[in-house]
This record gives sequence, structure tokens and C-alpha cells, in this order.
Amino acid sequence: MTTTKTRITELLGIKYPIIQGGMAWIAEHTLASAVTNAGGLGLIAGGSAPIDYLREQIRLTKAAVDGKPFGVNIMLMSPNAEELAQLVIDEGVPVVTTGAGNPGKYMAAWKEAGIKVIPVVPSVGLAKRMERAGADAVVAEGTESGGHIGENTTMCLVPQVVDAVEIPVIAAGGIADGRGIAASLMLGAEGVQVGTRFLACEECQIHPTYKELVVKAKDTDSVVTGRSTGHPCRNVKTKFSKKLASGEMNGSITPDEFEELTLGSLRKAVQDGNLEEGSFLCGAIAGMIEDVKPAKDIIEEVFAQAEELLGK
Ligand code: TUI
Repeated sequence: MTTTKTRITELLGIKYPIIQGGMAWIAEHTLASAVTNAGGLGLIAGGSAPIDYLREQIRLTKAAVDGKPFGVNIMLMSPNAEELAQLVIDEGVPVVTTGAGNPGKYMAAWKEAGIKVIPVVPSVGLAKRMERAGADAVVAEGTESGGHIGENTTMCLVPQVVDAVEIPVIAAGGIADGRGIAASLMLGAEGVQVGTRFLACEECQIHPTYKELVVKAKDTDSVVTGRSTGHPCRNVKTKFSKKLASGEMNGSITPDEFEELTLGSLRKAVQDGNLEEGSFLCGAIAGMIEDVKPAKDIIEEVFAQAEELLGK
């Protein structure tokens, strides 16, 4: 079966065309190295973490993957983005993905350093700009994704981005099994980015309460908060996220109050499993996820399923 060979496997030197989402506060060296060692591309999340912590994460990952490729996701709204943009060069990180902004100003330095650059984009316009700026590929991320999201769906966005650019496109948002991978390839994508499925893997170091929320979630259990601030974010429905979303909608929570209420809420979810004040980011596909297993098993199972479907 040769369906899993694409320009993305070639570009990145990986076995399966799957990259792990660069989930802020979540994606650290244990998860990133498990995904890379299973034949995908593991990512360390920059989020808004301190630079010394990230340097250590990069070194720990490098030590665990025996020369195999891995990446760092740079969240461009972070106050540390500029410093991290330099750190990935200094530490010889092979791949960078970016989110929550336009990485144009860093592109020349990254290319000069030989880094493969893959911006995450929520629109055709940004995909075209990134191609012109020298991106090696783009992740077209639909609104089904967890965390900070754009408006368009994976089903609509991916084929439009595929038509608009020559560089390979990676589909993201709502992909958690072989059916999602096969569908993405049918839409013209040459790889997938998967986040939520990896929340429920053994190597993911989030609080057990977070994993339990993902495994127990049903199809209607995600909610978007932050629309009033211009930074919409998809979360697991909890009392806290429902209160935020309804307060924003009826005006009883102002954008300033929203920012105050959610300050530190990602950490509270990931590290403390705090259901009262934590933001448990996750994608709309969480309802499909039923179990926690090793990253390697997830990757091998989803590609076996995708290849069987594509062979039919
Ligand atoms: O970045 C993500 N997902 C994230 S980042 C994050 S941490 C965070 N916390 C609170 C508020 C905001 C972020 C949690 N999840 N996905 C990639 C992504 N990028 N989604 C949307 C975008 C995006 C949006 C606008 C990319 C570019 C863009 O460009 C605007 C411009 O400057 O043209």
C-alpha cells in the first residue's frame, strides 16, 4: 500500500503524513517524541512558555528521537514569539509550525537556517501569502479544531486552499481516525494535523481529569468561548465554559471581564484539572474518542484504517 507517501512525508522525512497539533501548555517533549518515534512529526508547543523551559524541551526531544524530525509550534500572539523564533534557529530545530498570526517577518531567517516552515492558516488569503513568503507547506485548519479557531470548516477550507496554492496542504480540524484521514486526502490534502486524538494518549501529560473529559465527551460537548474578544477558542463544555459563552452572548461578561476570568485558565486545566476555572481546549471530534492508548497504536490504527478505505 503506497497511499501514505505524499509530498509531506517526502518534505519532512517521516513515515506517516501526520503531524501532531502544537497544543499550548500540552505538547511537551514526552508527547512530541512519542509521535515522532511512531513515524509522525511530533511538536513542542511554544505557547507562552518561558524560553529556558522551551530550550530544555527541545533538547529533551532531540535526545529521545535519535535524529528523527520534530518541530516547534510558535504561537505568534505570545510575548515570547520573537525570542522563540531565534531559539529554534540556535537549537537547530528542523521544523516550525506557527499559529494565531502571520509569521512573515521571521520567514527569511528560518529559511536561511534551513528550517522547514509550515504556518497554520484559517483562510485561503493567508495560505497564498504564506506561499509567497516561502512556506514549505501550510496547515489548513478548520473551525472544528480545538483552541483558537477561524470561521471556515475543514470540509470547505481544505479544498479551497488546495486549489489556491502549489505547496502541499495539511488538513486539520475534526480528524481523529482513518476516515478523517482518507477524507482529507480526497479533499486534496497531503497530510493531516491531529490534536484532540493525542490528548487521549498515554504519553500526553495532561491532568487525568482533562483526559476523562475528552473520553467522556459526546458530539455536542464542545463550545466556543472568546468570540467577544476576537479570539474564539473551542473548549470542552463545562460549567465554566458554558458560563463564559452565555455571559459573552448576553453581555453580562464584558470582554475585559472575560480576559480576567480566563487568565491562567489553560494552566489550571492542564496541570490542575480545575473544573471551576480551567479552560479545557479540545476539538469538536472529541465525541468520537473512547479510549486512551499509546501514540504509536493510535497512528498505526488510523493509517491502517485510512489505507483500507483508500484501497477500496
Ligand atoms: O493557534 C491555533 N490554536 C491555538 S493557539 C492557542 S493559545 C491561545 N490562547 C488564548 C487566545 C488565543 C490563543 C490555543 N489554540 N491554531 C492555529 C490558528 N491560527 N488558528 C487561527 C489562526 C490564525 C488566525 C489569524 C492564523 C493567522 C491569522 O492571521 C491574522 C493575520 O495577521 O493576518
